[in-house]
Amino acid sequence: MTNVTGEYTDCTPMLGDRAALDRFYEEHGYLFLRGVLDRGLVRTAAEQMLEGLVALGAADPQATLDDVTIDSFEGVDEVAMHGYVKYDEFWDHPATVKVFEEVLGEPVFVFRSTTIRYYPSAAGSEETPAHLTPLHQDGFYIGPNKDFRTFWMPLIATTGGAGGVALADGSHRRGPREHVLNESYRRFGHPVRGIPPTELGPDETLLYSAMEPGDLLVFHAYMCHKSMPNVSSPAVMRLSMDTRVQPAASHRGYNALTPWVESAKDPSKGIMSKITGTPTAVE
Ligand SMILES: O=C(O)CCC(=O)C(=O)O
Repeated sequence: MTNVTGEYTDCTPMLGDRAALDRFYEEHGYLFLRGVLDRGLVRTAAEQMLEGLVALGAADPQATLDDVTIDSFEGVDEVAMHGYVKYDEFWDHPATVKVFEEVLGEPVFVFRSTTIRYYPSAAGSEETPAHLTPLHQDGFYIGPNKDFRTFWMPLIATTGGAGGVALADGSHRRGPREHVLNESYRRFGHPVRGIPPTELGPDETLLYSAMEPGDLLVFHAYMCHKSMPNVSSPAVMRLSMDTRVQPAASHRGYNALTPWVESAKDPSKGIMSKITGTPTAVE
């Protein structure tokens, strides 16, 4: 059950209108921008992800971005995959930074930590794949400052049921919420914390839209959101990546400064401390 009842509003026409962008973001907690990222750069990142999946033996060497598939997300060495996808080159490209600066309206700092996602179709399966994320706020996992925004983008189209992210419209306005352990979702072998779906108010409707390469979804640190499963049939992969971007002048926390591969090894700091339940003084 996804409980999605609507689609994201297309905010692309608001680009260039600072007041309109800020007003929409403040009210809804997100911006959905179509076709704003350089498609050639997105394609390069997609091809790098495919190259990694093939090199690590997960995908057929003849596979293309149109027909690639893998047996399971867990069966692929995630640390090794980070060596293939040159996402910093994508994020730090002047064409990308220009979009980030237009969204925030000021100079930005792009987090050194990126999550890459290569999720095969689970069509026909009774269970939700454990690698997906339950309803949560990134601000629960990432700090100490909460003025970052999450930037989420597909590397190939998520049409055809390939999933993505569902957002609870306007849910950022109630601030931080309690996250409780959820045994159905696991990361690094640990059950992760999420917000019980019953905690969403009736006006916080879940929104989802299929996206194309070049599209960008931006959302608030307190936006309640969750994975939408890949239920495509015929099966296509969900290939996407997400990072966080904050004002350049703001404090830079542990996850802002630490590449994913490094932070994934350290259960005592940042996101990993929240996942493993290890007490920490390092956010
Ligand atoms: O891509 C997904 O499935 C979940 C994304 C997410 O939770 C995030 O970007 O914080």
